[in-house]
Amino acid sequence: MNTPSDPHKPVEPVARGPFLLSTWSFGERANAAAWPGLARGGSALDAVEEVCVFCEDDPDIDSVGFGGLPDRDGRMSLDGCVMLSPEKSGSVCAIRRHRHPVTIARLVMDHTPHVMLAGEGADEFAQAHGQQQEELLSPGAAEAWKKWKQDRLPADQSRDQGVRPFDRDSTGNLFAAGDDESRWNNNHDTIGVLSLDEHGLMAGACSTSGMPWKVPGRVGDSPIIGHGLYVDPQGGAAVATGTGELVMAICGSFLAVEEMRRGAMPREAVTEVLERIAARSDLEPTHQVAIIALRPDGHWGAGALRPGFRFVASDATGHHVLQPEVVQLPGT
Ligand code: SD4
Repeated sequence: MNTPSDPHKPVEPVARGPFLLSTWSFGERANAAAWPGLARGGSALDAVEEVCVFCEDDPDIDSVGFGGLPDRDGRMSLDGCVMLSPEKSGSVCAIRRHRHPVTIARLVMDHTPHVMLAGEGADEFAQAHGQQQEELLSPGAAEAWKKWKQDRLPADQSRDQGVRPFDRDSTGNLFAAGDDESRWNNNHDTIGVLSLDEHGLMAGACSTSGMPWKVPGRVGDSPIIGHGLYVDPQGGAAVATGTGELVMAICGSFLAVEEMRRGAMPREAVTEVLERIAARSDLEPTHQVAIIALRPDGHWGAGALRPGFRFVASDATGHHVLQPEVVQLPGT
C-alpha cells in the first residue's frame, strides 16, 4: 500500500498525529469543538461523532440535523452513519424524531447485530436507548419551506431542481440565495468527517438531512455504507457529499478506499471517483459531488466535481479551511 510515490508528483499532505478532515467550511467550528478531546488522546470514533453532533445541533447549518431543510411536504428526515472497519459500522436513515443520527448509528453498531435501521423502527430504537425525542424542523427551515412552496417550484421535485450548495462564507448556510451563485439549481449537503487518533486508529461518520424538498422517503448515499462513507483500516477512509444519486451509482466511497488499498494516493483515489462521475452522459450543470479521503499512513486529499466545495483539515497546527486540489470540471 505504501508504494513509494513518483518524485515528480506533487507532495501529498500527510497527518503526523491526531487528525480530523471534514467536509465544507462549517466543519471548522465542529472540528474545533472535537479537537481538544482528540488532542488529549481521545479516540477517532468519539471525535467523528462529536463533529457530527455539533453540526446536528447548529440551526445555521441548513443541511444537517436541526436546521436542515425538509422534504416536499415540509417534514424532516435525517440520515447518518459511522464506521471503523468492514466489521464495525452502524447506520440509520429516515429518522423523524431524533436529532442525532450519528449517535443512533453508533448505538446500532454497538448494541445490535445489524448495520442499518430505517424509519419508525430506527426512531423507536433511539428512544429505547435514551435519545431525546424532539421536533426537527427549525423555525428557519420552516420559513424556507414556506417560501419554496410559495414560489411553486415543481411539486414532484427530482434531484435536478433546487439550489446547488455553494460554500461561500463559512456560516454553514450552503443553500442561501445571493450573489451570482443563486442561479444554481441543486442542493444537498452533509457533514462528512474522517479522523485518525494518536493510536493510529481511523474512524469516519456522516450526517445529513439529505436533499431539500426531496420526495418523501428518499434516502441518499450518506447513510449507506460504501456509498456515502467507507472505512477500512487496510485501505483508508473516504466520505462523499453532494448529489447522492451520483455517488450511489458507483459506490463512491468504497471505490476511493479500494483504490487506496491498491496503492493509490488519496488524490488519485478521489480523481478516479470524480472521473467516473464526470463521464456520465446525463450530468446536469447543477450537480455537485465532493469526496475527502484519508489513508491509514496519514496521507489525505480531497476533490470535487465542480468549484464551490471547501473542506477543513485539523491538526496540532490548527484548523485549515482549504480548497480541494482536484476539481474535475473547473469553470462550471
Ligand atoms: C444525499 N449526499 O442525501 C447526501 C447528502 C447530501 O451532500 O445531500 N450530501 O444526497
